[in-house]
Amino acid sequence: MAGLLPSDALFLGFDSSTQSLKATVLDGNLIIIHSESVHFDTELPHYRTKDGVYRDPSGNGRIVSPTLMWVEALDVLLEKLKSKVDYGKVVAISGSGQQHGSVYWNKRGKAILTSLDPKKPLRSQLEDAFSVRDSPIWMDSSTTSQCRELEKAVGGALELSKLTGSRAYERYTGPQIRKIYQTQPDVYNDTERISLVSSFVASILIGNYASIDETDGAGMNLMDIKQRVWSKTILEATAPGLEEKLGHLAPAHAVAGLISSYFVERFHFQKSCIVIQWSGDNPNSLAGLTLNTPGDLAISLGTSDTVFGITSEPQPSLEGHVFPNPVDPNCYMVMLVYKNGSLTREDVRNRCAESSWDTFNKYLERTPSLNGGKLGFYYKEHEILPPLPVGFHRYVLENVDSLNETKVLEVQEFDPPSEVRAIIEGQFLSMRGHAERFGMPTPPNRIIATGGASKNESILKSIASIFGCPVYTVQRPDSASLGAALRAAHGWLCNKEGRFVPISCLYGDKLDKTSMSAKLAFPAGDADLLSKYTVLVNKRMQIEKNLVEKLGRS
Ligand code: ADP
Ligand code: XUL
Repeated sequence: MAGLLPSDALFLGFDSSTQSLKATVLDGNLIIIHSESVHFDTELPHYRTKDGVYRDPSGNGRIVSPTLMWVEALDVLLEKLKSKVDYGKVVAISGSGQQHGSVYWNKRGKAILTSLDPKKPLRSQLEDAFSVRDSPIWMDSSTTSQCRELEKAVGGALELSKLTGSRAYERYTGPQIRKIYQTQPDVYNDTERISLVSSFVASILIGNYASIDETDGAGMNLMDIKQRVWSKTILEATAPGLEEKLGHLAPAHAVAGLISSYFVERFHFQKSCIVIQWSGDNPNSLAGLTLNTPGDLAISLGTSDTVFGITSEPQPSLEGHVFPNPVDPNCYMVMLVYKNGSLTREDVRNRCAESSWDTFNKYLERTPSLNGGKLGFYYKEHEILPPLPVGFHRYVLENVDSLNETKVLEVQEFDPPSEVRAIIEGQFLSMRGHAERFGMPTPPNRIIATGGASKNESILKSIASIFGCPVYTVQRPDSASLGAALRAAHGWLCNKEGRFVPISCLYGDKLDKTSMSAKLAFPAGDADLLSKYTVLVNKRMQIEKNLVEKLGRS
């Protein structure tokens, strides 16, 4: 684009997410030429995961994924892509990983990584490289006591948030590492290096330990977000000798290394192909959606639901997260995260809508906006925001249309169509309420929707009504792997120029000619309805507050 990228070059972006490994290939004009995926449950059934994960049946909130499954997925994906993509033309690769998940390399890890045999697949060679077989992932909620310990070490939750960008969260890597140190000290001692999912796959690609990037590093509760260095105080409060096991931090646009000879020989990548630092999936989506205007918000509807935007003046608080923007070192990304996203919608679809998105959508279209006052809270998994345990709570608000004082009745169930509308309205009312409270723009100028469920037009329509702004989508719902491919191009350009180059230089004023261009999916909803939703948001936040007081984690 604008002559800055070689026209015959390819850029490869991966996304190692909860349920699948995906890839997107961009050409030198930033047009998607291929995309591919490996779905863990169905294509790698021998791991016996459900939704890509193992849930501890004892109900202690432990949720992990088999590390080797991610490795084998890379074997399979590269095999699938090789007949469609000329790997010899790929000049840069980057990737995205589900955030917070961690991989524990044992003392043989580096030696194994640096001597991979190109005649064999990766999986069998990496079998003995880890001190922990199953990686704790972002869905885990088993580290509440470690969270409180880390907060106490720096003077409280708000202090930790000011220092690292977030208060302590169970899924964050610092509390996860502390739990391993406390409960399995031998395993901790046998660990040579700890990677995030993002830096883990990058390590395989460069055949050596890759750095953790400053953006995904902010999802650990361990990094000083202003200085972008590990915080010594928190490292000490987490586990001894941790700094050495974490290695250095690097900006997301930096080169992690050259692709290793394993991939040159086995798949015929060119020797000069560079691997740009991998980062978290939400930050990569931010890049792929080219979010660069403070008034815009993105809503990602994947396994998790997330809401994110950008700011140059972050205000870390007790809710939400702040990360360095992966494509603009002077700016930050702010985000809210829900664990009960697509899998909880699927649960309602399966129970109430014949396991069919068509029926689900028919019910959504058939029921009135505001759902006759029926309001639901659906937590199939322990929720992050608000911090509530597994449970479903249903209420009927009387006179919801009239904006008068309403009476709230708790009920046990709704009819199936109302249940469908209740989960959809509930999820977006909550997002709106929390986004307002976190200081995100309301109404936003526009929302860009992404993730698996952004294919669903009925859901997009509800977002437009509840937020009162137009909703856009990009060409494909997997914006994390698209963003990774774009970041590969960005990192390649920064490396070529020997300095940081703004990412917009890649496309100049021709963004609409690239695969990143956003298209209007729904205009803003009706203003009168919006004001009714505003009342409903406040009512919902009040009910939620009561639930947190009664049942919330502390
Ligand atoms: P992740 O990247 O977290 O693994 P994805 O972004 O790939 O997840 O999204 C996967 C989810 O998309 C599935 O769990 C599924 O519920 C949801 N999904 C797919 N198609 C639809 C649809 N038409 N309507 C609603 N949700 C959908
Ligand atoms: C973000 C988070 C999730 C995962 C999902 O903080 O926990 O969105 O990144 O892959």
